[in-house]
Formats: sequence, structure tokens, C-alpha cells
Amino acid sequence: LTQDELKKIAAYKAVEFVESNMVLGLGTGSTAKHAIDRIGELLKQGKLTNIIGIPTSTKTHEQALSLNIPLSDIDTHPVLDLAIDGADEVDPDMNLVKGRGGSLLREKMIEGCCKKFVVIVDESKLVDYVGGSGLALPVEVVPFCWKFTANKLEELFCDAGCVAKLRINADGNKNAPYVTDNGNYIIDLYFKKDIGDLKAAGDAMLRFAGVVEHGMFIDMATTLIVASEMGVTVRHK
Ligand code: DER
Repeated sequence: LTQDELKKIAAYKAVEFVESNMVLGLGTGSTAKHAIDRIGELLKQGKLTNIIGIPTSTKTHEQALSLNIPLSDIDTHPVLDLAIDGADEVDPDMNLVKGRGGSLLREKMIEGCCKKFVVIVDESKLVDYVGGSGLALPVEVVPFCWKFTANKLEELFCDAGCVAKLRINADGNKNAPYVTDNGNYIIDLYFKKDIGDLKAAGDAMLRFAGVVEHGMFIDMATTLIVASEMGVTVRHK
């Protein structure tokens, strides 16, 4: 099975938790995309009715619009029944790294007001500890003096061998910084060692005035769905 097929299996499993009349947080990324496609299909078939979707990015907003999923926001619906989203890393305590797709702020806002937050991953996302994949821990920062903030973040995690890099736009002008849906920049943090207490690390980052939000989703997931060659598993917190 390809990685995308595994993502689709996990996504479809998560949609089994969706019931008519739910207000749903719609995640962002290639795994969540499959779940949103599936929800659109069930609505079209009449197997699901009266669903309201709360998109976590403009990209998801557009996908949901194309599927005729009725949309709203958390101003109107401050409590959601269920959110389904992918993750970049999942540690043994179901803490997540998210944001490599650039949507961490809206994801964290929306997934923070759900009764259930179902995370869907293929097995490649499982790590022993956050930052363990050697890939980025994204941090959304204000554009103003982003270098200052990046240096403060590197200093904060110098014992873990942290390197901070400004995320650059994938396409177009190669030197243009990536700009989030909220008009901010992203600093990607790379670690050589475990950063230890995640809560303390997250709180310390948020104390910097230039930091908007970080990509660690601590104690937020309620259900984890993992697809692998061996099949799909569902684990509740
Ligand atoms: O950027 C994000 O937060 C995405 O949800 C990411 O964590 C998962 O993206 P993927 O499903 O494309 O791997």
C-alpha cells in the first residue's frame, strides 16, 4: 500500500465517527483531504445530513466549498462536536507536532474547541518523542523582526541543539518568506535531542512577544487512528 492509500484508510475510518447534525472541524493536509472528500461524498449520497464544516485553512475552505459542505466558523459555533485532522508527528502520549502544512494556528484554535479530536495518520508519523523525526517543529511568528524571534527560539533550545529556519515559499520567488493565512511567518525549529518537558517548552515559546503559536498540540487529541500495512488501529486517550 502506498503512503497515500494508508492516509485514505485512516481518513475513511475517522469519518465513521461523523454523524448527521454534527458541527465538524475540517483539518488541513493530504490526510485530512481524504476525510473531507469522504464527508462530501456521504453528504451527496444523503447518508449524512445537516453537517456544518469549520475549515482550518483557506485551502480546506476551498476544498469544502467545492464539495458543497455547508461552512461556518467558531465565532458562530464556539463548540464543535468533532474535528478530524492529520499530524506530522505523534508521540506515545498522543501529543502531536502539526503545522508543516502551515495551518497550525487555525487548526489549534478550532481543534481546541472540539468535544472530540480524531487524529489520522499513516504509521510513518509515529515518533518516540516530539522533534524525534528530525523534521521541523513549526512556530508561527509575526513578520516584524522575525530574526530577533528566531534567535530567541534558538537560544531557548540551545541544549537540544536547536536550529531555527525561516520557512520560504515553495513556489514563485525563492527568497520570499512563506506567509500563513493569518499574514504571519513560520520559523521551523530543528532539534538534535529531545526537548524534554513539552508543556514547559511550549509555554516558554509563547512568552516571546513575537511568537503567535507553536506546532505542539499537547493533550488535545482524543482519538488516534493509525493506518499501516497490518491494518488500521483506533486508540482512545
Ligand atoms: O500542517 C498540518 O498541521 C497538517 O495537518 C499536517 O500536520 C499533516 O499533513 P499531512 O496529512 O499532509 O501529512
